[in-house]
Amino acid sequence: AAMGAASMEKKFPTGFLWGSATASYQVEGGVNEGGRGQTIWDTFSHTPGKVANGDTGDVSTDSYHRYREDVALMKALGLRGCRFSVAWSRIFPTGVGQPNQAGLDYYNRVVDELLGSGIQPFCTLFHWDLPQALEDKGGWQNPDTAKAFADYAGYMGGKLSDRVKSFMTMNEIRSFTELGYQNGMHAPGLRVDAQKFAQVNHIAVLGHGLSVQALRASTKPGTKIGLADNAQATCPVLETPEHIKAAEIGMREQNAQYLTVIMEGKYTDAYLKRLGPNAPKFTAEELKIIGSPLDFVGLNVYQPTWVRADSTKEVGYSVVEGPASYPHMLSPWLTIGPEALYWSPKLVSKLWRPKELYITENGCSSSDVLNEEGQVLDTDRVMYLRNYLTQLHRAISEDVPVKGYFLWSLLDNFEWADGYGKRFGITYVDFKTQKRTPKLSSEFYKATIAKNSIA
Ligand code: PNW
Repeated sequence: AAMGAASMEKKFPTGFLWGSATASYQVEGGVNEGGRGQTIWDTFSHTPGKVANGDTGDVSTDSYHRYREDVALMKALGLRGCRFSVAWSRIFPTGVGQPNQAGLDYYNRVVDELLGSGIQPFCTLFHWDLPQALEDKGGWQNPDTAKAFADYAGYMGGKLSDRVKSFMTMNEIRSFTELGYQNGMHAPGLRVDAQKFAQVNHIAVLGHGLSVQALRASTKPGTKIGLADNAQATCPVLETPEHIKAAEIGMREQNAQYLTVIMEGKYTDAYLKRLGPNAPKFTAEELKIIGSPLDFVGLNVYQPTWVRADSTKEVGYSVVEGPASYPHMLSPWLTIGPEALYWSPKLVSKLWRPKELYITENGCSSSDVLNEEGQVLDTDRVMYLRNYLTQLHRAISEDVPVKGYFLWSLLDNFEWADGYGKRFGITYVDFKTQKRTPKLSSEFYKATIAKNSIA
């Protein structure tokens, strides 16, 4: 029986990097401090009707002032990695021009605090808080934004790469383009036409590519450069060869204008055909830049995209929409499918052979409440994490080179258009007092890290 129990234990590789992830506008607050310039999220959240309850990131978890306390929480959990993002407008208040030393000083303090606690900093350069001054000139509809981003990224690489060894250019290109410029649910709240939208996507991936080149030029040798991408996690409806093949084709086609063009340096024929007259305008030189080689791919994995083989479709697959009764977490879009954390890295690895992979986000929203004893017993989040991590272990046991996992998120925080109404933290935050209370899921994560295994 003892042998049986031991063989059930799912060990992660020695040195596997357990971490957590956050983003500047979601946790920092301090929006008028240290010379920070206004961003599209300040504008958007202060526009009535855009964010639930009229919530804004003005204070949020106040991590601009409380980062030491946050790092202490990470250390107590045994975390060895922290993914954070830099607010572009703290460094260049209008997106371009003269750097702002006070902004840089803040990130220097954060990085030094992390390193002093034995935690490796992973720096994201753009997590959606575009300087408002750039939006005023067209934002991601204007190719100058891509160039400005590369200049800023290169500047940060030069300043931080003596201590930060891993950089991600952008977080979830699909999210900020679709939500910001296609359906208007996120800042800047626009709905541009199909051709303009294809161009927004193209300019965004071009900005990614240009920033990879700028980082290569400015960072110390050995610095690793990647991105945090939310490739749709295509999962076969049944694990049979035909449906698995469909999921693989789906991974390439569903993500054609994002990860596929970044990894292959070209748009797929099916994508260009599908868009027809609305296809983006581009040059061969731009495609080369977009396809600049990466050191790692970061994957943000939440919900599955179920896919089946479909011979009536030219591409050979179709996406299966779930039934109305399909289970999800508190966010309606966050349908549950632990297999996503197997198939996403598995298929990305098979298609493009990145040297290293990280799970740069995974986690969930829950209707957490403090009970009378002042505890949050988020059994749903524990269940979610245990099942997803079991599938991640499955991928690693098949030699998919996943080197680390960043849980979203350490703290409840500003969940974009959902405001503070959707809690993703493994630590409960009382937004009136800023008191942090670890949830049951914190205990679960701490034990997982200590054992380096999932039960
Ligand atoms: C990611 N969807 O956003 C972001 O990177 C985080 O900033 C965010 O807080 C977290 O996931 C939780 O939402 C997403 O609609 C936004 O599928 C939307 C979707 C997925 C991820």
